[in-house]
Amino acid sequence: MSGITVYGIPGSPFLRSVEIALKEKDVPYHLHALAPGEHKQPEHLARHAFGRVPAFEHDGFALYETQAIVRYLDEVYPNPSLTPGNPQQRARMNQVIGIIEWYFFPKAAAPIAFNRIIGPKLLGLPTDEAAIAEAMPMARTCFAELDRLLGDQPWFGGDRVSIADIMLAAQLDLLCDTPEGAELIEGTQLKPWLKRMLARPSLVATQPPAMLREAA
Ligand SMILES: N[C@@H](CCC(=O)N[C@@H](CS)C(=O)NCC(=O)O)C(=O)O
Repeated sequence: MSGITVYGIPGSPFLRSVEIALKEKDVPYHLHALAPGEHKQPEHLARHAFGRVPAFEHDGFALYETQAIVRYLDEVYPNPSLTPGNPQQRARMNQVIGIIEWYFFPKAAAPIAFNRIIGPKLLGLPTDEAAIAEAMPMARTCFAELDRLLGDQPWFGGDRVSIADIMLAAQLDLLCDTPEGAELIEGTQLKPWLKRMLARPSLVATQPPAMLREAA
């Protein structure tokens, strides 16, 4: 065994990003699945001070923050590399990761997917339509900009899948189960790109739980 344990709530796109990276590299790991709410309990707060998922351990080395975990895996298990060797392609990958972390996830994907899928189906909460409406301008900007940055390349970092592709595919797969996500991706280069990503064995092996899929 690799000595790797990943902690997270199945269905979480950030958890899935780490699992996709491990599958791409064919590294075995143990998934310690948490129930919703368990991530705010002292046991998990000791792993992740902010009470989020995923958290990660490798032979006693503890880490959280998805991109830090995936970059670490990419150094420890370099084949196949998930980081472009070319500085401009690497910068593009880093730019997309920044967009996901600063704009796309917190201001667009999270409010829409939470209110359409996670809240009503997993937590029994009512849908906050105002929160979805408020997220839509940012969602539109994100889809337009990510579409522009992908352009006619097969992957965000050029001719090979990179960390940016992995992190965005995990987010978009869930979001595009909502009517808002399905409408926003229509007619963009992101749609065939997501189809290519979803066909990869690493994504087939890490699909969100069926009850979340049925949710939207
Ligand atoms: N910056 C963190 C974000 C992690 C994050 O927000 N995860 C979500 C699930 S996809 C979460 O833990 N949500 C639960 C909560 O906010 O209580 C990372 O990259 O790992």
